[in-house]
Amino acid sequence: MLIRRHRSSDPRPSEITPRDVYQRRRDFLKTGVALGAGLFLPASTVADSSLDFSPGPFSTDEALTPFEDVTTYNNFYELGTGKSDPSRNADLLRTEPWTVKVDGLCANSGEYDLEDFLRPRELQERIYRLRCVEGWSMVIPWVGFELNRVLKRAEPLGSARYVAFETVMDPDNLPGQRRPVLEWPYVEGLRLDEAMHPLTILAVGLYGEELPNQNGAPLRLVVPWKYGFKSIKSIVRISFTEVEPPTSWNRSQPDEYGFYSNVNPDVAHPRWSQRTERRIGEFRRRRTEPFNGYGEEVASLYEGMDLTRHF
Ligand SMILES: Nc1nc2c(c(=O)[nH]1)N[C@H]1C(S)=C(S)[C@@H](COP(=O)(O)O)O[C@H]1N2
Ligand SMILES: [Mo]
Repeated sequence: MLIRRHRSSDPRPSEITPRDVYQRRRDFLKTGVALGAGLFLPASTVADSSLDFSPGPFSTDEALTPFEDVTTYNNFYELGTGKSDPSRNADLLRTEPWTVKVDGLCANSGEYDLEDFLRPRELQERIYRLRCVEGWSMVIPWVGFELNRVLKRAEPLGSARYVAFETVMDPDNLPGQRRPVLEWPYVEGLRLDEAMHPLTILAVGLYGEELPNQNGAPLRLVVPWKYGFKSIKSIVRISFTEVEPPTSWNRSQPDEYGFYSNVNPDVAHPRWSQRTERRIGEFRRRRTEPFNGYGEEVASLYEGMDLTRHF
């Protein structure tokens, strides 16, 4: 199996991968130079629960947000609307068995077991900033692969212009889906060129470990230049469409959340300014950068568009 599932009886990743050990493992992966076995926790522990991955491009070298914050301060309305609900209710999300359907305007549609869907994709670590529309941000070492690898395999037709995503629907187990806080299932979408961009990844892990349920196990999107809510969790379906697909937050509050949702400090949210953000773990607020600091890579995708209108 490409990735090993984390069992609740296993040591928690926070216990077996404190930040300094993680940092050394990462340095080790970067340089390929062994730093001495003594630096690592017992080999069996690490090998048992870690993903096999190599460092990928685009990573920032900013300080990482601690694992504890990344996995206990979450938005995942299926598991509750409070920030600590998702980690508290994490066990309610059933991730086995898991299938991913790829369909719509493509020549090679299919329904895959998770393992088949992931194979033979090489996992990379990408350290990306995630910026929430509510004004906080984190720096997270994701493990995943470029979404475009999945999209290319599906052979999109010339008429495909957008990609739609859908989260698992399981109201029997997911308490949030038994309440009308959002229209379920959670859905998101990207324009095809955004989806094909090499910054856009499907993540299966973070901090070198399999993705915790509260972060969207077993498979979630990460679009680092857009607000966090575009990064849909626990994906079961990816569809090619000709027209712009509906998105959960746009459906729920169209005046506040547009389809594009590019991080844009110049466009105020109706209820608050978007000029600054609080990096979790820091005291002073930072200036928010256009496209969350990824402008050099992605600004050209929006040439000629009025981004105050297409917010
Ligand atoms: N299915 C689903 N995906 C979701 C959400 C959600 O409620 N349900 N919340 C979004 C929001 S608002 C944010 S900020 C990010 C948070 O990701 P994180 O908890 O891994 O930091 O997930 C996004 N993906
Ligand atoms: Mo968010």
